[in-house]
Amino acid sequence: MAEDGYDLWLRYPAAEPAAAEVIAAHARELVADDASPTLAAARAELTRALTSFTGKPPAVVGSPTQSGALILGTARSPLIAGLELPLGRAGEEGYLIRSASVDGRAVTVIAANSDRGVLYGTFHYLRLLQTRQPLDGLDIASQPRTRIRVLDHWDNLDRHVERGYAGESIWDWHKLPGWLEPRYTDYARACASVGINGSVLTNVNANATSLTPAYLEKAAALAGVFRPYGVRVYLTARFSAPIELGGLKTADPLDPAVRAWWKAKIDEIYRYIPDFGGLLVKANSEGQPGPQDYHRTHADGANMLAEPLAAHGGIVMWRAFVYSSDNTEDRAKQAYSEFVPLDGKFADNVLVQVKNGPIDFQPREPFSPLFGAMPKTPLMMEFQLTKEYLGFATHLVYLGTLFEEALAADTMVAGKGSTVARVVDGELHGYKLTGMAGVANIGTDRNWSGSDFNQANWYAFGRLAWDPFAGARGIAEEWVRMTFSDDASVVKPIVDMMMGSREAAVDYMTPLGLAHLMGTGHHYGPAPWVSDLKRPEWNPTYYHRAAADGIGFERGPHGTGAVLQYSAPVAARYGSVKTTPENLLLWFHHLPWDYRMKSGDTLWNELVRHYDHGVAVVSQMRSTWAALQGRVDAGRFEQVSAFLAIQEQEAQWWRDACVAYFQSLSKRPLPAGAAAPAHPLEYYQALKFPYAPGQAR
Ligand code: GCW
Repeated sequence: MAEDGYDLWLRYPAAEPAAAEVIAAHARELVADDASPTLAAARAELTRALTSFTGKPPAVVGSPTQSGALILGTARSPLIAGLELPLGRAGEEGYLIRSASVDGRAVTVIAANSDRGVLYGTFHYLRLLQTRQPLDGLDIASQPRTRIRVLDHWDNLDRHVERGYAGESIWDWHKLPGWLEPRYTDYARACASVGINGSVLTNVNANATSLTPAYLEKAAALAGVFRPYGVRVYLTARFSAPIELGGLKTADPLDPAVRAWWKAKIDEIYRYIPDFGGLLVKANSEGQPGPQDYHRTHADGANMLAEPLAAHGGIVMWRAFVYSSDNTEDRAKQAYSEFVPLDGKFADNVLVQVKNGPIDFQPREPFSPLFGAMPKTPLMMEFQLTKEYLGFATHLVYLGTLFEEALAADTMVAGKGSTVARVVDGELHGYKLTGMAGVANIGTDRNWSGSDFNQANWYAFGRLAWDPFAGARGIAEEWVRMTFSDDASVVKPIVDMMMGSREAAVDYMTPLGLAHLMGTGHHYGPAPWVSDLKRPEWNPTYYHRAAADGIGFERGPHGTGAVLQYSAPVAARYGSVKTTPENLLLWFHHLPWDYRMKSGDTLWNELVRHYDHGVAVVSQMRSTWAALQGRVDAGRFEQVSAFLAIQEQEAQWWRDACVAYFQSLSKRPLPAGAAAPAHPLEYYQALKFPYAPGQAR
């Protein structure tokens, strides 16, 4: 069968005879009831996979009649209750997978405290089969370390996806609720397979229309499709909706009429969607309305929505991605300045959603100083899966390593080992609510994510939301084995390629702590020279500050003092040039072009070498992939090959344009062996891309 990427990591190809025999021997019979839609989904998934692996469907029985049965369910099933499993280890959403025996017959049990747990356990078991793990002596217990694991779709009602590079929005609003695309079910299956339990359907740059009855009915239809898979629907709230929809004169969060409007609206939403998850809000940022329009705080705004939501068990996710047009403070400092004074002022069902870095999803940023600084307010992580700043659809950039780096960062707020992961999973500050959000990279493209490799970022996000301590390499390996091939000689080179890919992108785009050098508006390609945009912090020159004297943004104690937002030991580390890691050097410091790097070479020479290295790694990736011809199906092989060729060209373009521009300021010769850019600087400056995809509308 030709592969087109639609099946994601849930392909279940026919197993080779020996493996098929082992799989069949552990699933001679299936003991699984379909008493709820979720249990039915688990059973259907197993049946589908086992049939495909072994060539024949498993027999479904009420209790095992022979050795080799696979039993799934909760303690409501007498068979499972009789096994007296330590179900405490499964928690509310987790599961146990165990080899056991029933009346002397060997069985495998997937047991949980909830139907959702059974479904998650089923997908874990399928992962074992897909990656050919041993199936005897199993004793697995797993439960998620965060509670809210959501995809944030920046999808507009006209189906344009902001920062989307995989086609249009998969939500066909116009045909909803009458037509339910089969794709909606496959979306929910894929989410459930990695533990994602929520979907924010609409863009944070919100449209109040999504809260009107007609659209609530559409959202309710999607919720109905997702429900068996444990995926709850959330919406974004436009803060000025009481004016736009309600005809009120104000959206002041302390105004009784405004509060009454939101309460009525939220009660109405729950009439459509009884298990509605809650609202995600972007307020007072990039032109969005918010409580500050009425001289109220972010907490006032969030709490107004939280109160009526709490009555239904819903939550508010309030974004900390705020920076303001009339604030001259270093943009990297603004979120902290706004939010830290509000610690402890948010209602219990509010999470503040923080991007991993202080600015905006750059190829590399230090961790946001908010992590560790708000012990009384649950902070949830926001990662971006769609590659707005990382090459859109075509560049192969595995983000697992970026996520891992952010989660492993040590805030040091309570001594060594106070990692961001421990903040996010709630352990460090005792948060009751915990969560992780991923800005989705999904669209109508047949392969969902714009490229086969972008699927890995969706996958890795889900796995890390479940367990923020999971390793990026292990996740990549699982994904490759399920997505491409289980053949070790294919797995190893692909995983190695993925593991080095993000660092390569950092090198050819923004090495040594540089950031935000991308083209205006669309963020496609290099434009480090741009300096004429209205707001200072929209200009790349604001971020790199390159001039005759050197390059970098001084954020030490004698600069903007941004380092002082971190705990004392981290502030000391980043505050001093000597102890700042070189991969963040220019984020925190402005240094002369001839500054001596650890290698003994000058900053200028090293900068150029990083750009060259990034391009070289992409060339290597191309050869690695080329050598896999014949071992990966032809359709996907060809597209990845073509995309890598595009990536190589664009990496070279990035390198040449940046080197040409920075050289015009450094006035230094290129280091020995470095080639001159292919074109003069003016050539790169003249390139225009008015139709680059994904632009904000
Ligand atoms: O990364 C920036 C994007 C905007 C986006 C914004 C945000 C949804 O360029 O398109 O708006 O972040 O996160 O709110």
